[in-house]
Amino acid sequence: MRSEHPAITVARSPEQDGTRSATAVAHPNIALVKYWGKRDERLMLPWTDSLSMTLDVFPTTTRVRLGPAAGRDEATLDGAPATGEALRRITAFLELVREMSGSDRRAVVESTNTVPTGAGLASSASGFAALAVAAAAAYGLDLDATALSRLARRGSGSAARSVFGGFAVWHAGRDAGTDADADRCSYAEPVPTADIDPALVVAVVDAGPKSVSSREAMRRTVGTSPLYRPWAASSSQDLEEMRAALRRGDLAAVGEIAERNALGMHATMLAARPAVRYLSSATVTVLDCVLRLRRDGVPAYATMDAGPNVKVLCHRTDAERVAEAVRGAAPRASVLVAGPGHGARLLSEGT
Ligand code: 2P0
Repeated sequence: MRSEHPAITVARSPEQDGTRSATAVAHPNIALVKYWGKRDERLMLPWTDSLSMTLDVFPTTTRVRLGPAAGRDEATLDGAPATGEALRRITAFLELVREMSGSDRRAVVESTNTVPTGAGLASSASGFAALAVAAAAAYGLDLDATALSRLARRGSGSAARSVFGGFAVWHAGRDAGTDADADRCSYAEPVPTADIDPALVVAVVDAGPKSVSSREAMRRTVGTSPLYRPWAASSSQDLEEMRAALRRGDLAAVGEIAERNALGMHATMLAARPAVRYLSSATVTVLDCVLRLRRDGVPAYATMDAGPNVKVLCHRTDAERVAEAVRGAAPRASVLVAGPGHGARLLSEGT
């Protein structure tokens, strides 16, 4: 609760003359060519490049306030104190920011999400992108968007992409030699795109938290799935084709590539030992509906992340028709239409 985190009074010193609090907002992104699997867990380096669209719904707003050097970092997520793994990840991230800034001050983080956390709706992407922007400002770091993307990556891989609006590609940085080179080479950047007037119809068939964290599921998939390497190889081909499809504004090709890439990713998980299965019967119901829409001549393509929820890519002009069809097929799902959103940005700074 906020009331359990009273304002901290800080004796001023030269180090503390700069900004001491900052608030930032970021949106989730949905990958059309997926990130699934890390080659370095400490540096959060992926095996493959990925490409996403940042949404204009479900923002996360995060405030970082600096306190004294003594004590611990504190965080609230939607008003409830963060504990366990969530707090550990935030603290590890703040340690990194402290290392970069030379400060040893602890922080109080207040984050509010408008999306169910841990339900495969990319709350960690918007969460760590907002935290990266707010923490960098509060600790007085002057980082450009590329550096913010690298920093956000260290909190959650997909957060590297939410630093940017619209379509973004996250480079795996696999050609780099040393750890430092790889860290420098792995960041997201905007992708040149013709106007395809895209929408993503988000069908939340289950808002509950996932049974296996994506981090653990990735680890298991990379470690045990015989399908992982073939998918990773085909994914780099998908990325090249996706870039070309976006450049020429070919929504049908973008959708086909996105759908096959997502189904392939889920196939790698199903072949893991033991299997990771995020897709549910409600997912398959929505997939059938998407197939019917295509048969009826509506370009609509599905993608799923680490959860049963389905995002359907279509033209914005078709979005209401697609949403209605999905509502009809899955009446218990909550369905909304998203468009391309902005990148992470600072809302305010203060003392
Ligand atoms: C993606 N997902 O590209 C993929 C597709 C889910 C499926 O990135 O361990 O929360 O923090 O780097 O970014 C979800 O994983 O995992 C994810 P970490 P993250 O969007």
